[in-house]
Amino acid sequence: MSKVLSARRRIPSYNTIEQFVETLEKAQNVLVLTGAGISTSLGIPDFRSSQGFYSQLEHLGLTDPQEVFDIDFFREDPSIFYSIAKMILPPDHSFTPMHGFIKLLEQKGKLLRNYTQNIDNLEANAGISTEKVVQCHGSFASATCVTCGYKTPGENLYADIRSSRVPICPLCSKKRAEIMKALEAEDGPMSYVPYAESYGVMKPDITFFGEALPSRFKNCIREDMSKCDLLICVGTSLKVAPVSEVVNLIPSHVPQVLINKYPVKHYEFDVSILGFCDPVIAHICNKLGWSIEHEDYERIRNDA
Ligand code: CNA
Repeated sequence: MSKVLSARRRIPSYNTIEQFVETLEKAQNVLVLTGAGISTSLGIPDFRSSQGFYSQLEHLGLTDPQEVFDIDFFREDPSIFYSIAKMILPPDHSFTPMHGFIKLLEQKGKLLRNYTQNIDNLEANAGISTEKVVQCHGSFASATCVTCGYKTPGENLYADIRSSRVPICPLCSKKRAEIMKALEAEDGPMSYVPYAESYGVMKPDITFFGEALPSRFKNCIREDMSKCDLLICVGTSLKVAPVSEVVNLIPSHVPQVLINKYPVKHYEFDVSILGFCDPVIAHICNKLGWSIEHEDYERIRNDA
């Protein structure tokens, strides 16, 4: 993934919430593109808001907070990532009303796919079927050793992550200890091992800047772009490519709707509904006479 941006100018085909509601009622292949904003109501910070993850990283003294998720930085010093990774560790069983809405679309046979940039795996907690979800940037659900490729379920790393410790691969730990010893003593050939600091380190299977996206992203979008009859982007600043490119890949006649706290000015949406996504989606569901299965839904719906 990369920080490249591009935009396409298109002529919006409509511009009211009522028209969006009407389209949603008729749509059969809704593509929902989600970002960190759909999980913030659970206390998981997004990246770029004023209370977001990047604003909390000033103490690390990085030139750019995105370096925490840069694969070269990780290789040089994985302890930086592991000093803050607990901030984005997914909660156990919860999901938000917005995730519940995506599940509802699936139950109504309207969900073509949910492309999520999130790594928190909350789509699974909401019960959205695996084949309906593309985890564009991977997730914490599994982890891999950067040296030998040993794989393990992500939760095996959680104790280390919660304690800000760097998790080490069981198959590489002996050799790593030797390398670390040689590094400390600054003698012998072992002290010249490239990326010695990350030798035998386990990394959650999330996509860092500089890494390729899981192949499922390319395979699915190729198939989905011509089927999609409504695009809904929610809780994303659309600043990370190639996922941001999805907006450009969908044929320009297909209605495109944004639900976000702030406008996304570098893309042209038919409707931008600005606000917190949970009450916004409750408002939309009220208009449709739909109901989301979620413990907070009645409260949110009454406030919407
Ligand atoms: P971002 O750039 O931080 O943008 C999030 C957007 O959501 C911003 O425009 C916010 O204004 C908006 N927002 C925040 N809260 C709400 C809300 N309640 N309702 C509506 N809008 C809201 O994050 P993106 O997802 O666009 O960037 C992609 C990155 C973020 C991916 O690589 C992710 O892996 C990464 N990320 C994921 C998580 C997670 O998995 N929960 C958390 C933090 C970052």
